[in-house]
Amino acid sequence: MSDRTTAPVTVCADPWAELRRFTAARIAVGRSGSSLPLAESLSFRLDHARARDAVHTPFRRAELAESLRTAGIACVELESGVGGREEYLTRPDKGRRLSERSVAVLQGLDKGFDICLAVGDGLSARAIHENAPDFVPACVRMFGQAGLSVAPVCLVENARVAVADEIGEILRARLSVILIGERPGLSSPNSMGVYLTMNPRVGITDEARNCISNVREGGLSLAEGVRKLGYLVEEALRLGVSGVALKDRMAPGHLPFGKPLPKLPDSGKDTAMIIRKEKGVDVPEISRLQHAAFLNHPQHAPGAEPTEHLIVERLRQAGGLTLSLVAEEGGRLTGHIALSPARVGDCADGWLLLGPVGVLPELQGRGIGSALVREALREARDAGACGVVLVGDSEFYSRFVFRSYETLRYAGVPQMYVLAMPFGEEMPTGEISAHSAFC
Ligand code: B12
Repeated sequence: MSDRTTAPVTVCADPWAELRRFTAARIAVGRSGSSLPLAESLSFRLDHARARDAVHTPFRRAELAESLRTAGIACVELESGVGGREEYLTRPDKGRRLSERSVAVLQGLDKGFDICLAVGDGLSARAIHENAPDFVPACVRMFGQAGLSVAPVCLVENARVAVADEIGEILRARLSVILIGERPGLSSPNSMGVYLTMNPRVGITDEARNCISNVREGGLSLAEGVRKLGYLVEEALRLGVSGVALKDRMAPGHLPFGKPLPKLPDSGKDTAMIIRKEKGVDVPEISRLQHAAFLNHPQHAPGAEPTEHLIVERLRQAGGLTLSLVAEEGGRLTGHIALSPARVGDCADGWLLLGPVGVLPELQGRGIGSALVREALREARDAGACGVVLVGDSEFYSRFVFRSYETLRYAGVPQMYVLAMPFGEEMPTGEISAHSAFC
């Protein structure tokens, strides 16, 4: 019988871990004995807690109203017919109808619009707070440029999708659009859904709507969401239909209503991260970034000046910067990684040493470092390297399938921090000698 209590506890990385860079889904998580590794188990619980929090986070309706009014957009504050959040979750039917007060508010407004735009917390107020303040003004501007009349924006607390049918019916709008917080997923507690319905009226069913899903940073960008909505609105009004009768055949580069898209106020937030090789003009910014990343870093003595930026500079000057990649977002550098040649035992070439890896302090924990490591590994593999060695935290680097080897050493560094990833059959054996720029 095996002795479970004395078996060594070792985290085994999954050989498919490399594929994780393509998805936020939980694949290739590795294992520890017959269980999840602790880091994976904790990260699952964190994501689950974030999803639950998103459902219960209150909708700051007045705050959103204030920000829209400041942008010159008229809006009204409404609520559905549910009595509170618990009832919202258990009685979706009540979330599809307006409260009596809200009906009265709408009845007091002008009638007859091309479009009524509603914003509802749905199942994630967080999704609305992160996306609607930029999305709504861009939509209102786009519809205005196209000469369409838009009703005051309706901000609805405890809303379900179908609440926009009643709003559209009362306001006698040709088309209703509702932005709503989607049911949170484990990797996306902040996704906003956009539903549009031609000839909205109470009792209409979902096959008569179109849905644009997963609008968020890291999902469908705000700019693409606005463009897709513009296309669907244009087509719905032209054909007089929505839902299953309205197909999404948007051509690449399509400009809704033949006009350039309104600029989103913070298009920087919208810009995806790019990983690319360093250019000459990046050099001063890379040094500043590496310095900032390692200032007051726990691996340095308190108050000690970082040296990582100097290592990168010396490597570059000595021609030892085999690979230098930067992460760029919205035109600024957010991270940097270096690979340099290393000797491993008797093997004088073929091995590369990974590091330093630096990310701007305020952006750490967002996956920038991981993206840099993955891209650097891909480049090293493609270039035919024997493998990559590094000195670092095994907890972090095990996700890329780095591990320590009994046969591998680095002078003065405890064995557990000396890690390697061989790309072929050759095992990393002997002492690692880094480039002289590290001395
Ligand atoms: C829950 C859900 C469902 C449930 C809805 C019932 C319920 N009681 O909530 C069920 C399982 C029935 C369902 C079915 C379908 N769904 Co669905 N669903 C979702 C999910 C996971 C959450 C929706 C949500 O949070 N809405 C917000 C809440 C606050 O509003 P609500 O009023 O409670 O929800 C209503 C709408 O979401 C609507 N709805 C649900 N799915 C769809 C799909 C379309 C095209 C439309 C117009 C409406 C709609 O039904 C709900 C009740 O009226 C989303 C994924 C996501 N994260 O958004 C996919 C999602 C919206 N569904 C999708 C699809 C494709 C479908 C189906 C067409 C699948 C199929 N082939 O049968 C059907 C269509 C059903 C319909 N109503 O016409 C796609 C839509 C893709 C798109 N861009 O058009 C999504 C985005 C999933 C995905 N990533 O593919 N769905």
